[in-house]
Amino acid sequence: MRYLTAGESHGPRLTAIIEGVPAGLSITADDINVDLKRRQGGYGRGARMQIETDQVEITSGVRHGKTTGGPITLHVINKDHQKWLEIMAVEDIDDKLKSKRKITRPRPGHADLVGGMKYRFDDLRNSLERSSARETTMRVAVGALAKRILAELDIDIANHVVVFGGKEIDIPEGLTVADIRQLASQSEVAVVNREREEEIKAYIDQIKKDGDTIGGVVETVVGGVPVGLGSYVQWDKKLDGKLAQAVLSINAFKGVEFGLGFQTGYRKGSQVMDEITWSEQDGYSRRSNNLGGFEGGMTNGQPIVVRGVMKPIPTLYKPLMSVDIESHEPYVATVERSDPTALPAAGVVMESVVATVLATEILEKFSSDNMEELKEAVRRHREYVKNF
Ligand code: EPS
Repeated sequence: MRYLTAGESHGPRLTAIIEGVPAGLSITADDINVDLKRRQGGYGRGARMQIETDQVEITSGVRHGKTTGGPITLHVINKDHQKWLEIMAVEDIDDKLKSKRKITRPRPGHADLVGGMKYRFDDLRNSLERSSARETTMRVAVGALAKRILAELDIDIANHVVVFGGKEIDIPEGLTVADIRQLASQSEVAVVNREREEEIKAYIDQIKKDGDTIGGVVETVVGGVPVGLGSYVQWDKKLDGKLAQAVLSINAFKGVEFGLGFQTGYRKGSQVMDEITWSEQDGYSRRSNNLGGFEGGMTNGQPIVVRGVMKPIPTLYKPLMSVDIESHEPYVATVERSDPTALPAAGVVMESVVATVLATEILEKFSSDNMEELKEAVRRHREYVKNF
């Protein structure tokens, strides 16, 4: 399975084409719209999310509610485009009009300046439009499709915020993936500990008043993962490596870790490795999950636990100093519309890209033509592993 996304933040629409989805997978636009709505939500989202009601249109690869095995095309309309018809026109427009929303004062921390240098733009809007996190809409749409594949294989996925703008969330012990999904979905700030909700919301309000932004750490957990996805035989076959790439490719993400992650650098080996157990009923298991579900770049059957850190959104209402690319004079950076935080939304994106990488890997290891064939192949593999 592979996919590409296309589209600009204020262009007419966003598009994704996904190839390699097995035939016979039940999918509706609503399955995807649920996640698009989740991505638009969360406390601290900005004005753009009030303009858009992201809804997918499926224009190929699905017939009578089931995938055909052909490439699937997904579209989401940018309602805001109606206000940007000339600025974002495909055809050339009058020079006077062009200067109307021209960006010459790059925002520190955004792709504006380097994008301009790399692609040789005199209007940094060209960098902004494609580098905007609006693109993540399509990664969530693709992820929703991937999650449908995972659900058919009884693989459960959830996401929650574990650090919000420096505030660590104390997480109750013993939560299942389903518990995490349910608790986080009831929270406007996507935390499982609801007692922290009001404090975090008040903090976001304060940050907004200050014209500032905050980021944080989000965690994706996946249960029911088959053993042996990914491989140690070659560097680019390690599945934790593939997941890390996908997570770091999310706008504003600066780091990723599995299980105890960076903490393992502070511990002895005896405090890190997960001891192996065996029982008649379940086969092999582990006493702990410090390694986050991976050994040798392969899934070991324990839940995958992956964390990503998102830096604060670089578009600030209280902008930082920058330089005008026409005059080279110091100026405050361009103020574009922004969100004080998009952390809960970023968690939805992370869950989506993790689901997409996992579904892709599963389709590589098992059959990829037909869903029933795939389900049978995974069932047989699980049986084999259980009796190993
Ligand atoms: C976003 C869309 C953007 C921003 C935000 C996230 O829309 P607009 O620029 O029209 O307000 O709200 O993106 C950024 C702040 C950014 O720097 O990319 C979205 O759909 O998530």
